[in-house]
Amino acid sequence: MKDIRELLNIEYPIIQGGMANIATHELAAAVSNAGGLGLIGAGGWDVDRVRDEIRKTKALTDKTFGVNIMLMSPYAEAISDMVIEENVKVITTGAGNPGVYMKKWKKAGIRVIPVVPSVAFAKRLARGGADALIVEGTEAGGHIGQITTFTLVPQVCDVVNIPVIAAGGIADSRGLDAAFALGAQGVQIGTVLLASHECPIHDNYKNRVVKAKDTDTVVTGRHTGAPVRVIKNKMARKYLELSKYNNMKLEELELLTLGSLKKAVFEGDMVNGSIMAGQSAGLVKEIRSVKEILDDIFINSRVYKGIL
Ligand code: TUI
Repeated sequence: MKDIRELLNIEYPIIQGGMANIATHELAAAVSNAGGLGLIGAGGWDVDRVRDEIRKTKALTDKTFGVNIMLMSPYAEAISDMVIEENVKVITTGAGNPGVYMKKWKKAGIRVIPVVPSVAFAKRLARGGADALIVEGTEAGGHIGQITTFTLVPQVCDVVNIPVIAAGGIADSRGLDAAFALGAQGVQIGTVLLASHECPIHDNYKNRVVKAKDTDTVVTGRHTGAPVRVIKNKMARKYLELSKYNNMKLEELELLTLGSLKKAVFEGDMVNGSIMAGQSAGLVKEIRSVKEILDDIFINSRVYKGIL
């Protein structure tokens, strides 16, 4: 099986989550420059904004970086063509099935790494030509599936013969070691990068992640079909109430979530904002540079030391 580091031309087997409205050129370039795979999160942006972010990232790094395409986005199709024009090397996808785009991306020589929340979906996309899979457990932040990382990763490793990258709940070297022990070749991290100097979110958001304890996240929208993990606050409670009693449409609830994500990201509104974060927030104790975070995860791992 191909090695993920060779496949992506990266030093550390660490991939950044494609966090909508958060994963800008600053964060993507910082992660790529630190030895991982930086990603621009296209969710919430139109084609021109994503193109601009790609060009700005190219100006900040000569290392490989990618674009995460959030498939529920109304701009997903237009972005799927633009990334080819812009010669993007790696695409990760989330929140849907990238099957319809696979052929043209592969023809353009792009490495395609879909995020999958289940064994069935993993099998389908492995057959459909994915180069690797990001297997994301329900511990992750934002839009999630139902299965835990600990149980899902080995089940997917058993049925595919492409590299698996574990995601959800990983914030330090122990998480990376656990992922490798389960059969993964790499990890995707998001929550721990929220608490980085280079992450372009409001300081209130970073401090809230640092302050979070193990039980501070909650999943909204489980029964609407779009479960989203956020840090508990007034907004999360309101969303839970609305989805329980009112017959609000899924689209309306999603707009509410994405709109309130912006409140948290840009205004630092920790009351009415949607503070997306994973369960690993409880492991995040300080705000560091992206380089410190990546070095800590890889250099301190037993995998790096050759023990595992
Ligand atoms: O996509 C994510 N995480 C996200 S996207 C996002 S923006 C958003 N905001 C409000 C509502 C919805 C989205 C915030 N966080 N992670 C990757 C991921 N993909 N998790 C789960 C999935 C997934 C779910 C179902 C992938 C495929 C899938 O398949 C459905 C199908 O088409 O069969």
